[in-house]
Amino acid sequence: MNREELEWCVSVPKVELHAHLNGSVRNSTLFELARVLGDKGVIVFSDVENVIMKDDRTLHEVFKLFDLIHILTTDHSTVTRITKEVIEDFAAENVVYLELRTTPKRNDSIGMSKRSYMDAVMEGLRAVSSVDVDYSPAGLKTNTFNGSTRKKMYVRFLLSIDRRESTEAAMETVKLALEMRDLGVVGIDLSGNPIVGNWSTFLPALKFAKEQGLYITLHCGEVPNQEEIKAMIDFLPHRIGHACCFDEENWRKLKSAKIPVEICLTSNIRTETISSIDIHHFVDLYKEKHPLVLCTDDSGVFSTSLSREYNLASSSFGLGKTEMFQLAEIAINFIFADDGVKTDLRATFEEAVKKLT
Ligand code: 6MZ
Repeated sequence: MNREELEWCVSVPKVELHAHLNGSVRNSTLFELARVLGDKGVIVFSDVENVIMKDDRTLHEVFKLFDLIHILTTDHSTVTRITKEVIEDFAAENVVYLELRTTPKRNDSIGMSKRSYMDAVMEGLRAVSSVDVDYSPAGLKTNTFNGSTRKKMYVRFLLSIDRRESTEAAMETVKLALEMRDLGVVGIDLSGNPIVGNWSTFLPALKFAKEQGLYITLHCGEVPNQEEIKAMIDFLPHRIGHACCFDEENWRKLKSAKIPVEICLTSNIRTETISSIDIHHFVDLYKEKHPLVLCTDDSGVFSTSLSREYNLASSSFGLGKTEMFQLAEIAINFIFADDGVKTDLRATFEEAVKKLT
């Protein structure tokens, strides 16, 4: 990786639309948490260390890793800590608008409800100190201090439904999202192990969410389940993630529906969902000017960053600085926020373009 090119990618303002909170935790934090639980005898530290340090994992192994990460992170104070760190990490590499997604978790044994999990997330957001964060749709709630001249960043939340969940549990998450709209929750994501669960289980909750005006993004086509992919496209979500394993007919449907695609290059390669970067579907979508946005997915788990994803796209597909800058800027069109935010972000990019291209 060319250092100067990577630094340029860092300096470009960027929009991150597909980042899972627990997949974006720093390795150093995971190790620290594992050491504490190791000392308590809850886990064996060296086992955890081996799993975290492993570089290439199949999609199946990734979900085993998430179960482990959740053991390390899921108490209120740790959720608060990782939220703060993850937002600050994105801010540090010039992400100016972040949609962070997470699965609200209930754990009766520690008195955690989906709401209290999300309250812990919100506390982490309010604790961010390296940038001023705007997280309310009305633009009223910020952690801005009077007269601050710090960098500003927009943060919005998507609540994820895990494919292991029941219809009732999915509905609970949607109701929570509605309850938390004033706190920056803008939509719902469907994620989790793609070979688990059925589309029909989540559909009632997703339909309800859509009717209530929440935005919807779906993990779609991480495995070649064409029937499910077709049903998902017919649902007309506002965006989809991945879109790796489409047959020709579904690919045509996706293109004609013009549903924006969240592209996660490193994730797709590391999990072997796509066998090699030069046959990645980014190329086809990009050539056809299909709406797409580069994203990290799980920057911690896949040891990447949004700047690295841009750098990878540039070096793999031969895109120059002007194209890369345009790719970053066009993502504004696909965010789940109002026109005021879009206008403000466009102004930020206009400022930056003079210096960077
Ligand atoms: C599908 C994924 C994922 O929600 O606990 N998740 N779901 N495909 C992927 N591609 C590799 N990466 C992450 O963050 C972790 C959760 O996000 C989903 C999984 O459900 C995982 O447990 P939160 O913050």
